[in-house]
Amino acid sequence: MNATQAQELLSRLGIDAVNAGAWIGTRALPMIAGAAEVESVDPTTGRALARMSMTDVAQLDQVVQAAQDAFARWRTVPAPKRGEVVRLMGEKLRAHKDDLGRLVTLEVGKTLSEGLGEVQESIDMADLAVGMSRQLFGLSMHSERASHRMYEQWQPLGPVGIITAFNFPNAVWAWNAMVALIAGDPCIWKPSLKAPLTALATHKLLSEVAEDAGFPGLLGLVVGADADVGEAMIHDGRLPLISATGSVRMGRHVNQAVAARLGRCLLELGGNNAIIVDESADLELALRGIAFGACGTAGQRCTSTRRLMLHESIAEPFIERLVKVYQGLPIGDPMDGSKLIGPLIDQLAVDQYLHACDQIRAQGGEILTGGKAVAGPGFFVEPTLVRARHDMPIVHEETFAPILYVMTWSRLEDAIAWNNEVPQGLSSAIFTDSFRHSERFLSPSGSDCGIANVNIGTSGAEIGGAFGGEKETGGGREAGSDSWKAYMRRQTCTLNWGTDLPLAQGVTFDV
Ligand code: UN1
Repeated sequence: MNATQAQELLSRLGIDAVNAGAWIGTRALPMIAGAAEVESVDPTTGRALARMSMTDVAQLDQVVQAAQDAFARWRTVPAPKRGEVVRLMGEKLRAHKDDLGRLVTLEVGKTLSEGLGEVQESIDMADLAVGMSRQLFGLSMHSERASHRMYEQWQPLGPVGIITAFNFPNAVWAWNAMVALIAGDPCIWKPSLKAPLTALATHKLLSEVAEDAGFPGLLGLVVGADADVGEAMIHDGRLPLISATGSVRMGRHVNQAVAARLGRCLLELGGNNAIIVDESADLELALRGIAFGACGTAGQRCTSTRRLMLHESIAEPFIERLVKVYQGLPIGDPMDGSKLIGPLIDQLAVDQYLHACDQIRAQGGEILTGGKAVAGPGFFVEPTLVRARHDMPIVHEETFAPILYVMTWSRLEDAIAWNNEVPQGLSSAIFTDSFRHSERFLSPSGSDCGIANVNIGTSGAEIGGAFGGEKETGGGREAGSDSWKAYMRRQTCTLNWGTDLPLAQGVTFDV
């Protein structure tokens, strides 16, 4: 995509060359003279796409205040009516899917099919949240006291702070925001500074819907630095929930800050996801699942496959095939439909990839294919396959790049132990036609991850399930199932419709 096409795309989505980084709904806060600017860069060319002035802490305060004001009214709107507003947001995303998908591809470099898929994921989230808005159900219990009734109900929580990473610059916000909105919570979004345009375009489009519905302050956007705006957000007692996606280092810091004020956190942090392939597996399926899991999005998903554990009886010919597949993967402009591997997000990511390759060599790993950056422009690297030992230190780290560590096993117990021995616990998979192996993998002593798949790779989860993982992944669950409960407060209600006042546990207190 050339500069003019990029400019046309941006203006169709309502983004000018220079734009404000602090928004209350469709209203941009006045830019502060001399404020720092953030530049969005196309990772395919390394060229700047647009600049935006950054939010400061005083502007964040205004955005939080507006969210509080919106909360006072939004929480009183019946949940299914809130769902109707979210339905219209889904319609807005549908109408702009193509342009938004292209913007995702332009700004973060995932293939167009994946860029469009990401916006589809947000549309799906809106649809799901509309249904949820009629199903925010609580349980009822039998009271031990005569003529009493007990039940629990779920109430709106308050404004939610949503911190997102560059790699899903549209969908991860939607996982949170669509559910938070039907739950009755306004949202304040702090997007990655590596993907501010997608955030701004998404925010502006959906804020128009909120404004038309009479709720101009429902959505806020703060394009700010971690060091000031991020810090202020996580310490702000007016935000009862902070949902953060990103690195373990960031998540640990957010968790401690929010815990200190006894707020709530929803964390979706790193993964180090393995696929186990046993001797009975359909190897054609496995090959495709592994290729997409390890190389899709150039390995920049938290769910990307990073470790491959092959049964020794099938390992060698399978590795040979995998090397051929890796060497045939088309690398290049992600806007070009024939390419499967786009760029990494920036030069830092390329440097981290190269550093990991050095570590692999130093720790005795054998790079079977890949291991090099591709000459510029853009931040491209070769998809990389490594023969490794399960206990090499680098294998236990998450490198956000297309590097896959291959190891072989003879006992399924060992493969499962290796799956679980890393600090992260997001996603996992086994390819098998053995019922026993599949069930063993899914048993309480099987995979310890939040996601455990059979004959499907580790990435590309559907939104209907709860998404998240254990250990250093942070323990949060987002998107489907009963994840909505994280965005609401539980209230237990006991009602006495009798003429006496019996106390629980048989206690007497007669006055
Ligand atoms: C992420 O990388 O942060 O399961 C999210 C998947 C996508 C979401 C990934 N639905 O791969």
